[in-house]
Amino acid sequence: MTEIPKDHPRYESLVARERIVHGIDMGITSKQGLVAQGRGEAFDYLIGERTTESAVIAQRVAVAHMLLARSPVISVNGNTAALVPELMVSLADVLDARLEVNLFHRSDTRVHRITEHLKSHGAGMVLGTKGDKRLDLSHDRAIVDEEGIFSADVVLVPLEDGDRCQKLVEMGKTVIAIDLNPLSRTSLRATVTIVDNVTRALSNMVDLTKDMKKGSFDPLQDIIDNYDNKKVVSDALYTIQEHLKNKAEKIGVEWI
Ligand code: PTJ
Repeated sequence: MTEIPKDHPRYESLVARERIVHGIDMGITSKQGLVAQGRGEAFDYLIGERTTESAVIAQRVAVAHMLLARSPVISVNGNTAALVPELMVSLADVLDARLEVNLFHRSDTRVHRITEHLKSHGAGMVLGTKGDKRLDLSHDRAIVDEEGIFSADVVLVPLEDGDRCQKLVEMGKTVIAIDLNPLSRTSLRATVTIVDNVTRALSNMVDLTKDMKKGSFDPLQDIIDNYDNKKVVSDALYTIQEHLKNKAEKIGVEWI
């Protein structure tokens, strides 16, 4: 990987690019993952490359759902495996959740490589290699493990592609999405939509989980009951609008 100097103004974003490219070189990330990362970067720029207050609210409710779940699962794809393997493993650990590799551009080789990659970052059991159940979908994201996503009550789906999110909601599951595009089908269909970069979101969620397990917040069910996902999505859109307006003002361009 190219060494990115820490004082580079775009350090975080350049490191993420290096990780995705390295993921492709290792055979864990799909080439299409590059395009997805580019789209994410564009939305991150629009939102100001920071975690908004409403994203923190969504992260807190997501953690509450995962902590109260009977069988929580974190879905891993080629992008998240390359970007945040250590954070996925840490989050699964603190939440006592299971990791399952679930891919859109699926191949057995890639599922195995991602599994090994997660294990090299400290993961214990990683689901996804059995693929002994199918969701009612026409593409390979349908392939899931019976003891994992298929029977889970709460599923965390970072960087999703829409159809599966809807299917999981239809199956009665609580679906938590992490997606920088507040208008993606995933964002609009998830039970809880975290509009944030997966790198920042997972790191916050690990810290929040540790605090919430200590009982430092309201009762978990109250956090869930007082949550309004539509408001969180509309807050994200408002943040983008305000961010662009401020930028326009700074450079003396009229905001219509
Ligand atoms: O590894 P596979 O085969 O399962 O494929 C994974 C990708 C991500 C390629 C696949 O799921 C895909 O094509 O996804 P989409 O349809 O491009 O959707 C990805 C969504 O995630 C888009 O809405 C992006 O804006 C968003 N996104 C991209 N990078 C990030 C992100 N959201 C949060 N953090 C990011 N770093």
